[in-house]
Amino acid sequence: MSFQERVFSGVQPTGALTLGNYLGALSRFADYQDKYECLYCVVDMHAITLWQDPKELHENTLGVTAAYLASGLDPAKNIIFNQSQVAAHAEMAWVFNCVTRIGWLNRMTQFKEKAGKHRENASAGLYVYPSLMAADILVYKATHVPVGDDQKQHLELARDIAQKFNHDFADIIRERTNLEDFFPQPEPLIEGPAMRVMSLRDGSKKMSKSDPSDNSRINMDDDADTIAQKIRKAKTDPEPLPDEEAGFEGRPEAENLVGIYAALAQEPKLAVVDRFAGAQFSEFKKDLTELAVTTLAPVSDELRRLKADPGHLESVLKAGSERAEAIAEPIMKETKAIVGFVGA
Ligand code: AQP
Repeated sequence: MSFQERVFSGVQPTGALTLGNYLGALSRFADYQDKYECLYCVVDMHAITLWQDPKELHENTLGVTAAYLASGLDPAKNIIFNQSQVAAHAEMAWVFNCVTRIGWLNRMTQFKEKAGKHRENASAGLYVYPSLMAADILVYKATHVPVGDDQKQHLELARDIAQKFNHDFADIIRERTNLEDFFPQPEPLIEGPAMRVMSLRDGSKKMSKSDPSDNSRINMDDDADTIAQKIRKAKTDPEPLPDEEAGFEGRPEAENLVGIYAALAQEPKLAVVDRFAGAQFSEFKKDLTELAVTTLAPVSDELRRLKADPGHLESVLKAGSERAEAIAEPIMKETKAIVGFVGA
């Protein structure tokens, strides 16, 4: 069955965006804007699954909007909006909470990581986060989802939810729409050498905007001196750079820095390994700093300029929400009718 091709992705407004968010998600979003109809969402409802200070949430929502624009997204071509302004996300999430099985949610590694040892104290929202994510995608019948590698498991769950809904309501879907499937199976778009950028302090943890240590990450709006200082302090080991990819075995921090270089230079990792084979990390870090600063400077300058005009960012979100609502509303209405709700 063929569905109209449509891209959906989202970023949580939980802090200043990192190089991980940029390389794993934002820098790739603009590549899709000429090929697909794209919806890029600031997922503020996901953000509150962990405590957010209301003033900071407001500021960070505008910050992510600015980062979308600074990364090259054209608000006329793409639908840029915040999740809480389109009520259908929450409505669809409820239907999906009743389709999703508890056993499926129990397998989600992100919940285990974020809830940590205090599982009993985690919000119910954090637990059902993946069914809200499935709703975000499927309320637009999106077919393609560009995400970092860390979101792969959630996307597989969204596919399971779509499949179970299509199966559970197969008779009524056929009767009402003449179609086999009501929802598509969304495909992940996970490509490139930096799909999982790791922390600068610990190569086993992903670079994250909510990590308590600012030295663990490069922020999209860090200035040149801060970037240089963070790369200088980044954890490595005493060995020089290897001359083949197999040489990264047991050296996650070394591999991470080379992966970051490859993603920034838009080159395969192997080409970077060949160029720096046998070099000392002190030398490599100088080149990496220069590359990071020159790549991020135009983005961070634009980010600062856009953040200074919150009125403009609010108007972008409002216009985007209206366009998003126009797509979601009929899909939500039909979903309610399929489920059997009176009045839909
Ligand atoms: N380290 C990373 N490497 C590659 N991609 C990454 N992404 C996030 N971190 C990395 C991708 O960025 C997009 C937006 O992510 P998010 O803000 O919705 O949530 P997240 O994945 O939980 O990112 P963070 O930075 O770790 O946020 P917090 O700290 O709030 O949990 C996604 O496409 C993600 O894959």
